[in-house]
Amino acid sequence: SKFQVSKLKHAVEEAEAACSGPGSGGVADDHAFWYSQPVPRMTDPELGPDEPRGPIVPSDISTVPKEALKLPAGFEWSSVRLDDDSELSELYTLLKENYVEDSQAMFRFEYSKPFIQWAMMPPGYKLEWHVGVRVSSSRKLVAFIGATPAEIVIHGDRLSACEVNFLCVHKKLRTKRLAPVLIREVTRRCNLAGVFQAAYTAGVVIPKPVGFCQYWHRSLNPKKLIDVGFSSLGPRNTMSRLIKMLKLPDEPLTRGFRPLRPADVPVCCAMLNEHLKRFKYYQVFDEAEFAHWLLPREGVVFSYVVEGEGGALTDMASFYNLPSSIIGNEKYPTLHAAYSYYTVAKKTSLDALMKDAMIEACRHNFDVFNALDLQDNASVLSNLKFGPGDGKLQYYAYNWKCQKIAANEVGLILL
Ligand code: MYA
Repeated sequence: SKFQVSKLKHAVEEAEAACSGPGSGGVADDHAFWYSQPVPRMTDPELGPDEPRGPIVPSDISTVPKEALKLPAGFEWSSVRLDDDSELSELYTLLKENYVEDSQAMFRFEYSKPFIQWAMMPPGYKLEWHVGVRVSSSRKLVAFIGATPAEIVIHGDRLSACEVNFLCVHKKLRTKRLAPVLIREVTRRCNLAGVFQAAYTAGVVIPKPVGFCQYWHRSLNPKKLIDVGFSSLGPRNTMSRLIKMLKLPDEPLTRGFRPLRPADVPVCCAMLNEHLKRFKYYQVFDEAEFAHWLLPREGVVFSYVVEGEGGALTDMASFYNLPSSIIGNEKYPTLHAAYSYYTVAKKTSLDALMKDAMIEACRHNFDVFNALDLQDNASVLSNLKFGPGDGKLQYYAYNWKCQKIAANEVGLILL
């Protein structure tokens, strides 16, 4: 989710060198909205290892307003029914036209309708947490923010929290301070349900990240990626050499690598939860949640297990399908990107599992395979011919004071 759409770094550096001078370089720290919120200030010193963690403001349902916040005249709140195809289409279109772009406005995320349903409708989801804003007169959907319930563990503390995603304001309504109203309203609705902490990620730096990860990209279709400006051919390279260098086998190499099935859920859910305990920021899955998030969904999430002798499940790998529109490109309207999701390497190496996942992505015609440098990924990315991207993803925790978390200590993957 929600970083700037990341591209391969050298392509960006080239484009920037071709443009004018450096940016402003100023270090503004005025956050009229965020400094009204229970989050640390940018200038706060990092919490020491022995300092206590905990909420920044206490949780008190009795003081939560029962009425929705006031919107500017002419706008109204409208929860978006994502099980209704016409309302789902409205959100799909809002995001397709107005959601996250890379820094040069070449690519924009294009979450599919079934992806939006997958992301926003896990077990226990709440309609009121799918917060839309409509123009009263035309009924047009012009802004959205979504939250879903999740059990989050941060530095060992387990919180019944929510995950916040898909904050979007129509391009014509930007910089009018509508985003703070959306954030306050979704906070109020979560608070009313007894939820006072949230996990979220963003490409932008706001007060105050608990950590950040970097995107890495592995070309599957180098010719198209270069054609559309996602990556570039180095000065000492040729297209045919590059294609040969990046060629993957036709079939997964690990014996017993096969799609995850419903009957695998209990074992794999336990395997994933056990794996995630090694990290400092992660989500806990019950079996219903695991089935929702990991069972294969056509065109949305691809998940695999390694089945060993006698049927034992030893490892798992997964990725999701998040395409981007290629802005203004007639020949190639869409960049097909696979994003590494949860991978658990126990018997098989992480290297081999990630490679098999990439082979599957290639078989399904993805152009690029993306991964963050979280969990143990950093140890295998270079070897698998990933290159660093220009997009950083900041990790946040709302209303929770805690120590910084390094990329390889992050276990949480938000969409
Ligand atoms: S991250 C993806 C965000 N979406 C996009 O980038 C899509 C394209 N951009 C837009 O639609 C707009 O530019 C948005 C801002 C809507 C982002 N997260 O209304 P404004 C602050 C948080 O005048 P606009 C995702 O979905 C900004 O610093 N705050 O600005 C996770 C400033 O505050 P301050 C952001 O450009 C979202 C204020 O908004 C972000 O018209 C997690 C300006 O408002 C951002 N990405 O609209 C949300 N960008 O003056 C937080 C800007 O203080 C959840 N701002 O610096 C918190 C937990 C809530 C639940 C709690 C439960 C307990």
